[in-house]
Amino acid sequence: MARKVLIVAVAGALALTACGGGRAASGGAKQLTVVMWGGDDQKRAVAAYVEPWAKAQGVTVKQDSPTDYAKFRAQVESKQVSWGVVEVEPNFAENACKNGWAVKLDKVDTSPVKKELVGPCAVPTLEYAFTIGYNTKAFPTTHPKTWAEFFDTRKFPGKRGFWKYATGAMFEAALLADGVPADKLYPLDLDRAFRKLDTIKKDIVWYETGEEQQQLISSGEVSAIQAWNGRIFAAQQEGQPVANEWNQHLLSYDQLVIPAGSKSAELAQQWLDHYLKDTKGQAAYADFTGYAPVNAKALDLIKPEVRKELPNAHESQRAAIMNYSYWAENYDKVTARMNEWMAK
Ligand code: ABU
Repeated sequence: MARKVLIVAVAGALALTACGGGRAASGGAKQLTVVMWGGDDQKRAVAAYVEPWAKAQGVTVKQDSPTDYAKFRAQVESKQVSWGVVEVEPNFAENACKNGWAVKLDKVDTSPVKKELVGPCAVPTLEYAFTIGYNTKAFPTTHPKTWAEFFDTRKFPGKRGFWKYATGAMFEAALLADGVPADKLYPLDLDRAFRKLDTIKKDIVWYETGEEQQQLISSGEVSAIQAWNGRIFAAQQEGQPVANEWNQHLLSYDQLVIPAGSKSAELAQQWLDHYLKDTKGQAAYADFTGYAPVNAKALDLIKPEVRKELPNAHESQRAAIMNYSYWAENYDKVTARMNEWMAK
């Protein structure tokens, strides 16, 4: 009898492993919860490159947003992980991996993407740029074309939008505006950056999500904003009076990680492995957003009119590439100082 129970238990465990984990407690359906930065962008990402795979695999996709590092960590530490795959910044991915909060990716073929965008626990989602987003009604004839002009609220009146995250390239922009050469940005001279930011502090409006970013600049509540190029592109496609200024943009990328303890870790790795090869899905997302795909083979599948809106098409106007090793080391310290400065 005991032997029979053991055989049944082992058979059950094997069946669960074979289905790739992520089976919902009830009904036996496979389920993957995808967490991104929210809004239309997330809907488009899921529709372009998660759902087609999920449909073929019989997986139910759930969504949550926006990415929240404190929630990520709390889920892992409390061993109550409901998230399956989370889009994060590379500095967070690096620390999450070092601290054991993210799963090491041992079942993902990363050969389709650039090595420098891959970490032991992370693969890239997209490449994007921090641009000067502006409202074309506020600036119908001329607009800020450099970070120095972005900070010049006399010449270019109106409020300025910044992301409420230290990694939102606000410090890099302040230093460029103050005349620091692009190749001397890191390590950031924070005293100098805060002095420059003081000059427009009363005009700063903070946004916490990509959607807020789009609302602020589309409505004209801010006349210029430090933007994610794809959010401006998407708003523009919807007829909003906004545009990207590419001069002095900062190149960046996001990564996908799996929280340690996720019940769908196996399934998530299967999807990540598929995603890096999925040129069709990446191109469909790029068509919607103007973000660059991470698999270069997807470039040819993107509509020609969108191809010229991708960060790759504006390389000559690039100021610098975000240094996420710097940010992995300094994020907590700079965030604490930023919060103190904002509260003053
Ligand atoms: N960090 C930008 C990711 C893409 C987006 O949500 O617009």
